Amino acid sequence: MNRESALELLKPHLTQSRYDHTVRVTDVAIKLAEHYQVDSSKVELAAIFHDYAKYRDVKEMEQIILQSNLPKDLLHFHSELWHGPVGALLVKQEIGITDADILSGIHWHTTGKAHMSTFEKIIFIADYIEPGRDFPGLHEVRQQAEHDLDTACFLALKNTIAFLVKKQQSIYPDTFHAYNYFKRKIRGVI
Ligand code: DGI
Ligand code: FE
Ligand code: FE
Repeated sequence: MNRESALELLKPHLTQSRYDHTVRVTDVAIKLAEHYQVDSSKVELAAIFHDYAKYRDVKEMEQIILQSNLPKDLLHFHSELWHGPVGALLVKQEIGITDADILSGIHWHTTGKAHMSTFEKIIFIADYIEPGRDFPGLHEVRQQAEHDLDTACFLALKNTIAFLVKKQQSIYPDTFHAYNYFKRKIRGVI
């Protein structure tokens, strides 16, 4: 599937601003894929569809989680976390993409997880650093993204966890697992 037909399939599912975000994520992801020598046409599709389920009805997503193999513990956390795992499932069912790298890039783009592949890290970081974003500490993550994806992921996870703690929100276990994993990894223990 080429970029144009993928974007055409995506467009009806998003608002204009979310669509513009997606195009920026896609451009950053392709640059990272070229830099880290990962299949850029697959990265392009994962980036295009990463927020495919962002505006699905919460009740519909809840039913999908209950009726699929997705982990049920998602239901105990903020519904904002559901669009990654549910999106991967719907992109497979509705768009017909079956590639495991693309689907897992979509699945883990919000929470992250331990032992992420380079492909998954690229989608995770591109979503975080796209030029429309403005978070505290973003400059450092953008700089690290060009040199060391593990450090970039660690810093992004640290910032997100700190942000969620400040708002007294719950934090999904895989986000902590990812944080701890990258902390050990950049120290060279793993
Ligand atoms: O979909 P986007 O807005 O492009 O980006 P995203 O998928 O990373 O955003 C989801 C939001 O979910 C993010 O701003 C922080 C929030 N969130 C809520 N609970 C958690 C969480 N993010 C992580 N990583 N872990 C959580 O437990
Ligand atoms: Fe998202
Ligand atoms: Fe996004």
